[in-house]
Amino acid sequence: MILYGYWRSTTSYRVRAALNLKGVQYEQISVNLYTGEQHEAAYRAINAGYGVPALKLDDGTILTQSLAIIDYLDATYPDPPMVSNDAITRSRQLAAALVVATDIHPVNNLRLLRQLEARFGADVAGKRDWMQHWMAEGFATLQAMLPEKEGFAFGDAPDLADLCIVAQCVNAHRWGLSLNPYPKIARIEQACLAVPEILAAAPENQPDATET
Ligand SMILES: N[C@@H](CCC(=O)N[C@@H](CS)C(=O)NCC(=O)O)C(=O)O
Repeated sequence: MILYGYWRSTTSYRVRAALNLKGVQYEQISVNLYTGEQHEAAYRAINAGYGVPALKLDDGTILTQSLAIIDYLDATYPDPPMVSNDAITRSRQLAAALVVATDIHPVNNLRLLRQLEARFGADVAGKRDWMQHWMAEGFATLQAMLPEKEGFAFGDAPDLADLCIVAQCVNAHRWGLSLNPYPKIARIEQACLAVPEILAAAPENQPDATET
């Protein structure tokens, strides 16, 4: 299978980590978000919503939306599972993952920043303030809702919530948001980065990692 992604994309990071944890072999094709390759016709034909990641299966089927891709991987490569069989735990894992995926990420996405710049003249400081604001709100929510424990978010192994959180931490560091007020997030990040399959999925370890 082929993963269309970008080294610094947090949504790509989620999927790379799930693929690695499940031991699935995949090829990577880099879609350079900063030069705008996501808008080119060739990529729009893969994902009309011009976001990465997209996963092309060996029979040519294309899947989009990182959480839906991970759901597919869970259905086809169940070990290790990314969500629990227990309905309450599963709901809590999804809720935590969705704080990142639907409350933080969309308002922090590149297309949003570009609009803030183009329509409202946001400069670097303004964009940093915007990014930090929404991450701080989401992280405060997570800090309140996650269980008080050691290691991963819910269990003894990384799950969907962990993958969304560790990937979001990349943006927190990039935009200068301290994790000190969110010790549960910091603890989850540490636990995740100690897992070789997740570390291998981290942006700096991707073949297309650049300074861009
Ligand atoms: N909800 C989608 C979001 C995909 C997405 O927008 N990814 C970002 C990178 S993290 C992107 O490609 N942004 C390009 C842009 O906004 O132009 C998912 O989870 O896959």
